[in-house]
Amino acid sequence: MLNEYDCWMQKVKIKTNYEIPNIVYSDAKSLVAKQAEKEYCLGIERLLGFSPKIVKKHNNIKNIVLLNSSYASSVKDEFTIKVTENQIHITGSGENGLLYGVFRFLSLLALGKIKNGLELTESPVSPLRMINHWDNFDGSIERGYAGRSIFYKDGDFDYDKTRIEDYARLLASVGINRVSINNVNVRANAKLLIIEEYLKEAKELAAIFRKFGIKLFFSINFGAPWSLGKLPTADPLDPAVAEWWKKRAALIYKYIPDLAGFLVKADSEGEPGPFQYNRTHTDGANILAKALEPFGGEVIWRCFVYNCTQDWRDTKTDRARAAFDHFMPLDGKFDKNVILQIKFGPYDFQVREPVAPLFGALKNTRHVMELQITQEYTGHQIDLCYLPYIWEDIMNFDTIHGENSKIKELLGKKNIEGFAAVVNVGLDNNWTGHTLAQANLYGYGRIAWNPAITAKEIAEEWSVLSFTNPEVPQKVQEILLRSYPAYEKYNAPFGVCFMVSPSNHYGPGIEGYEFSRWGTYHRADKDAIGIDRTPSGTGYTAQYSPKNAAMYADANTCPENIILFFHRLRYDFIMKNGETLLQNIYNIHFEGYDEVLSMIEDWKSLKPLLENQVYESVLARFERQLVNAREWKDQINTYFYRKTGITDNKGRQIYS
Ligand code: GCW
Repeated sequence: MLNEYDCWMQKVKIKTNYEIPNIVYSDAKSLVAKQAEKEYCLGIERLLGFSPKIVKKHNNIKNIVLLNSSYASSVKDEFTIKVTENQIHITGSGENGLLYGVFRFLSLLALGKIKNGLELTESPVSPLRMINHWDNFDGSIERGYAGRSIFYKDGDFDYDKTRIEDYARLLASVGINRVSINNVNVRANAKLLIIEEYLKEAKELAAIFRKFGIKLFFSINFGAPWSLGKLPTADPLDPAVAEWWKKRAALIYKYIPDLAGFLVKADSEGEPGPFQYNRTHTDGANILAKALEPFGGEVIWRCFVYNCTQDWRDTKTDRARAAFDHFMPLDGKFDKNVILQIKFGPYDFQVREPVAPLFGALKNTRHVMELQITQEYTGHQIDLCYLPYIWEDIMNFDTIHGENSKIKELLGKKNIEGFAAVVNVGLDNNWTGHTLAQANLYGYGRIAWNPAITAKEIAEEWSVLSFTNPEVPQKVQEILLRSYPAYEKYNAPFGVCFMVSPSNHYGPGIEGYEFSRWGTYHRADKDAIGIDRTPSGTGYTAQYSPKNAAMYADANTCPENIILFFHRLRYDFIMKNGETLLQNIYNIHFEGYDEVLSMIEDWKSLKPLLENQVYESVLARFERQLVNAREWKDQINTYFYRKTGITDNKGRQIYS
């Protein structure tokens, strides 16, 4: 990795057995097709060291690269790559398809996979492949761990155009086609993106992303008619409020005619919403949808709606039930340009949660799955945690709502239209804080494009594209693939969730949320731990399809890696390996710590093969991760020893 800033698009000459023609014909007329042509040339310069010659006529030129964006295919964003003895033909079903085809060609070239006879046709499974920024106008990033915002500073837009273009290139190179550019916690931002002074600047930003086939979403404040428009209310059924949104939409689309639409967090963690006016979320979403409809805009409405003022004494209210209880009854009641955005799990991006029961259950409502690339609960990009590992698990979850109802089979069909993910980038030179966390951004794009791709395949691609010394990728892949299980082992195994330090969510805080209002409890006492979510408890299991409901409700069939999410178990519960739950808690924390030691040894073995800056920056993070893993191991094990008085049956050191 010569330059961390270049991520998986390193500027290093590669060897290729196939001679790439240096003449290029392109029929590019449109903005994105022209960018595709430019990206092709930039990529060839980067990888082969020569600048191709663009011709506008190609008759009787034998050795040539043909780029065109108008081949007859109804499949959106599709591309075909065809390599013959003298010609390379990259075609797109449209301009975006051509751009994706060019980036895939360049990636295959760097992976050494371009050869005579190659023929590849691909299209994305999901039409919506989105990045969410939780960037604030003051330049901070909510749950950001890679430096300040790339868009804002001191209450205004403040960005480097080249940097934004480099960012749009990285996103488009893995098929991203939508970006929301401001925090969903709009309350945190005194000003609002949808005011005219910001629109003039947002217009410039939109123009940069547009060249790469990326359209923008704005996070909006549902209370804007009141807070901005000086109306006495933001009640969605008040005609003046509906009129206000129509006028605001007209103003916005004057500046950005192809704005993708609005992203909305409403009635959630203090954000304004329809509940304040005794209205439903369909009332709220549909008013915005009607305002955007004339411009082709869409409303992405988040389902992260739960009671964040729960009394910890209340064992009946179950936050995990909330999204399903709120939104399942509204299925089919949203306008056709409303898309629900649902977190992958019922809680909040924990290291492991069950897949949310709305997936597979919603039959008549467009929706997308929300993932988190920024490592809020998975190590803050200090600890290495390769997220495609858990995403592959999620894609393979079978909702058992009829046939072919695994998440990866539902995607792109009538149910799930794709993904949104909270991004992990900031102004750090390596974009992501931890250099190896670039694999998470890369992996998100690849999974959003093809949910059947495996974590191993992503690791192989990313490591070869990023580490051009051929002796390095194999070891990097092994480290990446071990990092998620290692983190889960010392952090929150068995689906226990939320033992993190409150508010900042890094490092142990075993009872940090036990007496809070956030509804995220494990209720450990001297005998047992976990929440009973079976019919004898909160009844959450019944939100799943009958077969999954039965599987989760029985402690003998519930997968052990999620068992404490669904069951309250005594510490002497015997698990499948014949050890008690308590001994498994001790074992798994010692194992997780040891696995970090082993990853560090592996990384150290790469020292002679890596640029010093990369080697040292990653080593420094590993050393901080080891401190964190030790804290988790010792604090968790001590906590359960103090609760039970039972020590480790292998005599290892547990503190009292
Ligand atoms: O995970 C929680 C975070 C909040 C975030 C919220 C959400 C943007 O702690 O920082 O707010 O989820 O998803 O809206």
